[in-house]
Amino acid sequence: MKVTRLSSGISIRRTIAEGTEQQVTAVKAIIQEVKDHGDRAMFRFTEKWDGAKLTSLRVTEEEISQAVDRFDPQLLTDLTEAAANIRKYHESQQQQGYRLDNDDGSYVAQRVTAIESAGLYVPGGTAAYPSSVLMNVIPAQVAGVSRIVLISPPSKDGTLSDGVLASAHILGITEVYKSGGAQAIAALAYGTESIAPVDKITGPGNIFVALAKREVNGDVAIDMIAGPSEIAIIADDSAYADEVAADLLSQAEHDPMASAVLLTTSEQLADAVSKEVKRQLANLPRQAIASPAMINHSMIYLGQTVEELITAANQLAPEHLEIMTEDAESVAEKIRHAGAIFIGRFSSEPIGDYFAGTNHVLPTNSTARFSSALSVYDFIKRTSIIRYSEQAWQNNKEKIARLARLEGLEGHARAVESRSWEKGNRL
Ligand code: HSO
Ligand code: ZN
Repeated sequence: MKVTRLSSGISIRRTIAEGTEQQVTAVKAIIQEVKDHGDRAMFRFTEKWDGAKLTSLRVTEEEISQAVDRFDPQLLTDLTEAAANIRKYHESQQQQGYRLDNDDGSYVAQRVTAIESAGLYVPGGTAAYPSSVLMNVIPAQVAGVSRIVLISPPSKDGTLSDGVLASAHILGITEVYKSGGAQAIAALAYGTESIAPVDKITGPGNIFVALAKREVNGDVAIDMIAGPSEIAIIADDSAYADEVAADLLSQAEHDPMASAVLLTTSEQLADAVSKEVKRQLANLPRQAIASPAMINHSMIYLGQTVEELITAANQLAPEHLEIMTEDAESVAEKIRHAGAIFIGRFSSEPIGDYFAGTNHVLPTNSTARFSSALSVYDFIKRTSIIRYSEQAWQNNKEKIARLARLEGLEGHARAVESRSWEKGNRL
């Protein structure tokens, strides 16, 4: 790994992929085709892009139960336990409305309701993560979303991964479709004969999925557009190089563009981690993915003090931040910008990816400066409620009319004043 002094600044800056002009044009055309031709376009694109000839987009209940039967029972138990942890964590995010009553009989209130329907996009192939099904579906369920659907590209034989279907089964999700790419996003946004549209689309995907989500945003809601995984680790002399290296590689293996950063006060650790990364990479099955990530998007920064490392971590605002220092707890308290913070050497990042209960859909590309993990809050909305009594209206109508006339809005003023008119001859 490259080593550099923090005093010369952070050189790794990341931005969201924009896609080429060609890709943007292709995505727009696909969306239009789906709008115009519905299922017919879906079948055509699925054959063209996924090589699967389908007669129905919907996964049958039988296909789901067959997948569950084939699935390793131990893994089913593990996923179920993970799901329970995730549900418990997210249940604390449930929100209540509130109501403020005034002495004059008026009140204002806020009502919290769930969005009605949500669609989760699950990538295909080796990126079809059963854990991501849990992370996207559970917050929606806890929020009270009534209709939750999954959509995922089929393999050539027209099937979805057993792991994804097993996760769906654990969560009680039965509406599952086979389709991928921009066409899947278009179908979720605008509907086809066999897929009713949803109000919000979540889930990761390739560049075509990301561009399509951007395109439909506004007509429906979308979650964040996530970039490649990131990890930063703050470590001092007390950390173990092999553990630090292993955790850096855990995120590097996601994507050749993933980023793994070590921030340390210890030259000795920097040196040892560098060697460890090389050693561990040599027999990592996904070496071909992790290696370019470590070479092109990763760095070891050396700082004079832990304070300096904290400032750098806040600047970086990484998706995941691990802290392996003496008194890790007090270092963690000073972190303001990070998607998730892992404190101490026993809190290796994959614990958050799979099991602790926190959400693994997290802000990347420094967007942790202003955004948060996927949560129940992403699936609820708030409605304002106003009730004025006659007394409250009497007390305030003149002020309101004056404010309306200040803005030249005579109609507003008259609407409020209209309640004073003689109601003797009601129309
Ligand atoms: N670490 C990924 C999520 C994930 N990891 C899924 C394993 N499976 C998010 O950056
Ligand atoms: Zn991961």
